[in-house]
Amino acid sequence: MIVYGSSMSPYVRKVLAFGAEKGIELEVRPIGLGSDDPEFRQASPFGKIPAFRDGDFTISDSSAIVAYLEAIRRDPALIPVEAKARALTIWYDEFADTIIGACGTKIFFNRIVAPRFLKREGDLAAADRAECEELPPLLDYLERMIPESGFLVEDRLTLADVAVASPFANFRHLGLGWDLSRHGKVKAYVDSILARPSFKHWVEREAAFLARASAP
Ligand SMILES: N[C@@H](CCC(=O)N[C@@H](CS)C(=O)NCC(=O)O)C(=O)O
Repeated sequence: MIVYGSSMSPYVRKVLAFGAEKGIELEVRPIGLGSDDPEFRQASPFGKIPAFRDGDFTISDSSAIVAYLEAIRRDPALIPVEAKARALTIWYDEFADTIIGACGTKIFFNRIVAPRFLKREGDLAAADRAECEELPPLLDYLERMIPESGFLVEDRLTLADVAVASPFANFRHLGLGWDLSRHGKVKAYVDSILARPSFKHWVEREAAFLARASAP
């Protein structure tokens, strides 16, 4: 099975970590933003990463891809079947993809992707606004919601944790600081999920890549 994209994207990383947690082998085909590679565009009609191929079946969007992976390999179940737990898991996935994702993209794209990879200036004012005004309420929400178990749903690892932790790897690459008196629980939660081998492997590779890309 092939995943098109780069683990630097929180959505691609989510799929790769999800697959690793389930013991599914996924081959990454590196694809840059805006690629018109025909095989990739067949899998991703609007050119977004991740895209996915299993034989002649193709699909894009991280949530659609993890739904497929969950259906073909039930164990370990990462999308609960019990009604409330299932709905909550889908909510956290959506929260991560659209709400944290929108905020994270403004920061990561403008401070790292635009200047380092697209060789153009990022909108640093938009990045600062997202960090200072949009991000803190999202962290406040998570600080209230994270249970003592350290897992968002059913006191065990689910898609909710994989989806929510993934964009925080980008915040780590950005070197964003933490207000531990306000978001100590969120930091401990994120650190423990990103320390899992399913994430660690990718996050370390990304950090090494970024270090090489910023070397003179
Ligand atoms: N909801 C989608 C979001 C995918 C997405 O926006 N990916 C970004 C990279 S982080 C992308 O491909 N951007 C390029 C574009 O929008 O043209 C998912 O979960 O897969």
